[in-house]
Amino acid sequence: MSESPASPEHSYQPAAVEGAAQKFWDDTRAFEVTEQPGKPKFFCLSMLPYPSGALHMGHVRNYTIGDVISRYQRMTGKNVLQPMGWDAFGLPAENAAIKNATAPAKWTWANIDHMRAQLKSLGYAIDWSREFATCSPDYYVHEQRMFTRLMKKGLAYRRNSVVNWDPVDQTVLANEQVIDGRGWRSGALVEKREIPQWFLKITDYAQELLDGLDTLDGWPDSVKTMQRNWIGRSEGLEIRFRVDGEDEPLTVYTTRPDTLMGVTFISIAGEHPLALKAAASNPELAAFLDDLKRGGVSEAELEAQDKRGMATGQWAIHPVTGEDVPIYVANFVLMGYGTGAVMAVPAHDQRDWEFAKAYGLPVKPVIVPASVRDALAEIGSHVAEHDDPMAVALGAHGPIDVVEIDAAVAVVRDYLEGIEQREAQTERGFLVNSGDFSGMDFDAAFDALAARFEAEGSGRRKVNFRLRDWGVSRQRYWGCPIPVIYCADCGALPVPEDQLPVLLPEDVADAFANPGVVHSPIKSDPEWRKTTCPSCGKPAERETDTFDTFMESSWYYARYTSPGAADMVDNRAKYWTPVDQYIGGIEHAILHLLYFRFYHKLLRDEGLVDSDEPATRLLTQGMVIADTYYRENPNGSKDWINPADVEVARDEKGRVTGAKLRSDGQPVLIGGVEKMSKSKNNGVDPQAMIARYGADTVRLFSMFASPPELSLEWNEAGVEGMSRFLRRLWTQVQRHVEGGAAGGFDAAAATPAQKTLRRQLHEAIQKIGDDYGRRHSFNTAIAAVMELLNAVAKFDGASANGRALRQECLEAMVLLLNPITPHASHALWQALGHPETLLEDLPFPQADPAALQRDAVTLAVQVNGKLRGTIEVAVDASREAIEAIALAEPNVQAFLSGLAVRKVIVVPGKIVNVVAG
Ligand code: ANZ
Ligand code: ZN
Repeated sequence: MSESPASPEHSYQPAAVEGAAQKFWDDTRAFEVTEQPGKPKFFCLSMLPYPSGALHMGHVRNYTIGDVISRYQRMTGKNVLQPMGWDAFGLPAENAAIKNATAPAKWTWANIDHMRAQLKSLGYAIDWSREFATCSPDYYVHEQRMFTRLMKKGLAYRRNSVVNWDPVDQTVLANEQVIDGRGWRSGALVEKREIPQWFLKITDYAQELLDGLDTLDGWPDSVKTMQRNWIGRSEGLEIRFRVDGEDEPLTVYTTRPDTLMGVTFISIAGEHPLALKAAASNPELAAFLDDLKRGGVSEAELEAQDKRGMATGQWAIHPVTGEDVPIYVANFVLMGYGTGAVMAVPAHDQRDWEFAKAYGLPVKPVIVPASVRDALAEIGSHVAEHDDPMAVALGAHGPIDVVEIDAAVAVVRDYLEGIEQREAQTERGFLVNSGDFSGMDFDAAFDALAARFEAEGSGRRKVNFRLRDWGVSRQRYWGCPIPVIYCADCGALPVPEDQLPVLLPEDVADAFANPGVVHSPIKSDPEWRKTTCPSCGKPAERETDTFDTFMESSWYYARYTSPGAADMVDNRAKYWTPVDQYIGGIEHAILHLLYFRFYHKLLRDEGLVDSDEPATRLLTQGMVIADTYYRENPNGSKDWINPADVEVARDEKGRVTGAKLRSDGQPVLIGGVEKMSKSKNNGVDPQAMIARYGADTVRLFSMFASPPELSLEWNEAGVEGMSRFLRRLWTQVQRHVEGGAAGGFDAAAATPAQKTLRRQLHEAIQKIGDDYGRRHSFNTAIAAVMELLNAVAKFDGASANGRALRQECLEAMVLLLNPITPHASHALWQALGHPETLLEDLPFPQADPAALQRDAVTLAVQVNGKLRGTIEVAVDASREAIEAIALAEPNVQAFLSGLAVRKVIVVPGKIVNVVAG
């Protein structure tokens, strides 16, 4: 017999089996695809990895899910594209360069080589001919060209914007480099600085990005909700307030014009022109504005700040009452939102409330909920007899039928005291104490005020979005150079297309060799910057900022469709897009997935693709988690120990009873189960797992341990279980083929046991197809194959027809498992007597309707509503026959003894109900 590793007489040898299958796929270029008009296509995309150095289990999970879906879809006859690439620019390469005195490019390419080999060892059905790294000029040249086109369209523009500035390192810091308000390297207090930066006008697409969410039925609701909140559409009014002694009015944006009569002050941003003007003659205010510039610029940091402010000394005039209200600078008002000025209503806005309490400003309630309104009306109608001034003060309206006047007073008093003492009341309700507007609800007040201000020319309706334009400038080296030239005479100009790409120099190890280096090598190299103005030909300078790396990951999917295209993409993109299934981490729910959707619309508007959305289905996989182990140092700090170095003791029920370090045999402490991370040292190395168990077992465990959206807890006992299952399948096939060739199954001659097994097989086929294709429920698919394997192991297949049926079962199992364990399936298929072939080109098993037919059905029998037994009856049994069998069932008989049967109700296929008394 042959010595092939696929031969069943050998025990299962994953390394040999996997090597052979991978070689076959490589040699036959099995997963390289081209457009095939007329054949349904399926573009299966997993988020591309950052080449950090080594694959982690999160990658393995992500890419295995994608691979299972890809292989399954191909087995259903689709033309499947599954590509892979590298998100290769970014800060970690610079940090590694500083640490190791190498060039970021060199470090990145070495990582890519290593990780590519790791991915290949997992046997993914990837079209590797389309691979690219986003740091290669062949890729980023298109991004640069697109940017210059967007500049010409006005969709890319430059303006000043605030960054984190490290005054010691003299450099801009990314948000994640600011730790507790200090620079990560220098420890210096970070300052805010305004510098010119480039932006993409994503806000032009805000409404479309919002509306498009309604068309994304295949996306998780949680992601759509997060995107909706991020886009943050709000409808409000812009209202102009005159300012004492100023010609220019002060415009505020409010979504709650109904609270207008509760305004007791105005707050403006520190960068607001009015604040700057006031500070010019007020040194104390100037110092305060200076102080506001300290601290990071991230939103989380702004949210966490105490409410702080200072009076400007200016007064605004209330547009309805004509009263003077003071104008304050407040640290929580953002210059970049609305108009940078807010009409403050402390009774109904929590931030204003806290501010008013801190600075002794009045709180004036003007909105009440329905219950309070009703109580007020009651008080109003009894005001003469009760003489409670509150009702008059609140301007209560109209009598209604409420009886308890004292209770009504209590309701109103509680409400007002709550606002005065505890917090703002932010819910919508009815206006009180608001002159002509009292009694109106939110909508009526909104419309009335909008109409009034529009008529007066002192305000208008305004839709605002929380979404800001996308700042794409980064002051880092390792990124795509922004293709702009600055000329003293002509200004900022796009680099002409025939001068692209603007290459990023890669030979920069020397610049990173100096341990003090913090500057970008292209910023510190005056030569690189020198160029000539494309318009007037005079000496000019290049932009030295680079793009945010989200730029590269926004359009990579499209480039996969068109390798080698002269432009960003060519017509092939129209064949392959949109992506049919996108898979990645939930941490990308907002930024990446929003930029990705935005960029698709930019491509569409350039005529490069013809759909509105880039991906029709999205799967966000859960985290991979694992046990943590540690020892405590005398000073209370913890040394985290990798699970691979720990031996866990368990009781007979599998519960953990203790753990010790393998190397010294001494106990270690058990921490909780946490996300695999460097900080807790609980990462399990995929490479080690593949070496020990084989890629198929790793893939199988990743898919079996939990549904894709939930957390997956890595535990080696579970991995071992998967390995045993594969070996059992292997052995079953081996035993079966030792018996010689099998013929075709003759259904007409089937015994009851054979019929039952065959029905079980075809029920499993039906369920598993649905699990893979529609439900993405891979764990239940695996469980169904496991059950089937148990049934086959118990089945007595000695007869010719029995052998034929077992052959059918084993072949089906090999194909059913193929998306998950493609290497083992590849070998077992040959062992079952077939020539070596690509299993993905075989049709996925289809359930045979005849096999699904049951001869008998099981019915429950109830006596007076209580379950008393079950019966087996022929599917075509008559009512009378069923009745008779039910009444003859021994347990049913026992419960009927001494009773008269009054009625028997037969619900076909389900239940028999006996009424007796
Ligand atoms: C008066 C008011 C009363 C408000 C009230 C709220 C509640 P969204 O929904 O996010 O659009 N606001 C306006 N511009 C701001 C800025 N630049 N910085 C900080 N806050 C600003 O929120 C709109 C509301 O946020 C506006 O409505 C304004 O406060 C505040 F009971 O006006 B409101
Ligand atoms: Zn010029």
